[in-house]
Amino acid sequence: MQRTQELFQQARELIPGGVNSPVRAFKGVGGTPIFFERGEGPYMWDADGKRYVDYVCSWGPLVAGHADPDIMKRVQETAAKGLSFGTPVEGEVDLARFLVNQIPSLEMARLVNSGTEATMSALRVARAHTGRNKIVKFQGNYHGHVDALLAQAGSGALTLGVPGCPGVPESVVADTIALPYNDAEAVEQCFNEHGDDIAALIVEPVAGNMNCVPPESGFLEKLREVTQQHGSLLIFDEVMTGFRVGPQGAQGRYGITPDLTCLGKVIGGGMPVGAFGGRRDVMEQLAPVGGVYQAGTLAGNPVTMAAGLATLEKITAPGAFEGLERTTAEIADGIKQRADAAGVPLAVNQAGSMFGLFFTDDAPVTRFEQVKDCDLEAFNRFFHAMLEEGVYLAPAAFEAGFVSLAHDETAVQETLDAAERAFARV
Ligand code: KE4
Repeated sequence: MQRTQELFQQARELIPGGVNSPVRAFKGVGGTPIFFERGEGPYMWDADGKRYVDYVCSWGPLVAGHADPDIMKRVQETAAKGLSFGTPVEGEVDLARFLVNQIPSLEMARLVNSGTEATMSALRVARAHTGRNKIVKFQGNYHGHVDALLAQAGSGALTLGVPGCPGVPESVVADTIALPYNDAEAVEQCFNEHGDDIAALIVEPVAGNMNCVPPESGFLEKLREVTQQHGSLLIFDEVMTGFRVGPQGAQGRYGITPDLTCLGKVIGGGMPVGAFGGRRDVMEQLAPVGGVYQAGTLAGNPVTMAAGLATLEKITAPGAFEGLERTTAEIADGIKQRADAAGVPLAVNQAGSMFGLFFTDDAPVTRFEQVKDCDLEAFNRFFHAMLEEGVYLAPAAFEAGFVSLAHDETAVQETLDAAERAFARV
């Protein structure tokens, strides 16, 4: 038996589903999750020694690729001085300063240990600042496993949320409204009806959890306009898009400044991390300055700070992001060309270093309904064919693909050659 299958058998006995995060379980694509043990640049090797070109990049964080020598050196030097102190350390100041200087909406930031903590805390401080309870989110957007945001649309688009999973009480999502993404009219109608009771609207400025769906022209502008008009806070969840769709996040790319921003993934370079920040008058509601409680034992961990800062310095270096975006376009366009040549209906979206593959002829894909109507079986066949060819795509049709600075011409060509062979088989 393969080592990866042995490990999965053991894992299933000890960890629910054998995984510590559901999306790793191959539940949507079928088959057995693969255990990996080493990464280098654009590649990672599984427990049986097979090499893959990686397009998950730890779900976004590894924007500089696996085990970048400069990043690893900074991490090892920092870890050698101790892993955690439970006290303020210089690295926290350095990372906070970098984020405040780089992300337009940030006057202050608070570091936490995950994207979930970032969005959960941003909601709390938004509700405290406005004295209101209602929250608006979008169907198909994911903001971490925050109870109040695990809500799906009620029967009518404007009705209050219903629990998105067992264990979330109706009371907790009673103030959550879930609207259709990219539907500016629905947003306008919602704020006309509920605006004065809405504490905040939270949005993925580029949706990355319904596969990769960029905002339609005017959508983000509408969100900024209606929240401003009704005294609600606009929260950009940039946990995924931060430093993935632009060196100043999606807010820099699209020129919209939210009141609060949530970050994660890239800013920790692969170590557990999250951050939220924005207007000083809002952020100073947080303890110990204000009364809004929020805390974390390992928040601002020095090793995480070192990994994050070293990563951010690489992705914001002059010309780095532009090169990464060109490589991503080469991959996305190359896969599309090979699908067309094989007569396979495929729509491809790209936003900076993120891309999305949709097995549909209904292009462009801009709405969650379209994503749900895609041929998921075709995606699953393609996913497994690429796996056999040594290319690791996200093991779920509703997830985006991620490229890194380490994806060089060799890795790109290997990927496109694999795609040509895979399309011939699906
Ligand atoms: P974490 O709590 O997983 O660090 O971040 C939650 C989160 C918040 N906001 C956005 C926009 C996110 O994409 C995420 C997490 N993204 C998923 C990928 N779809 C992480 C992968 C996983 O859940 O294992």
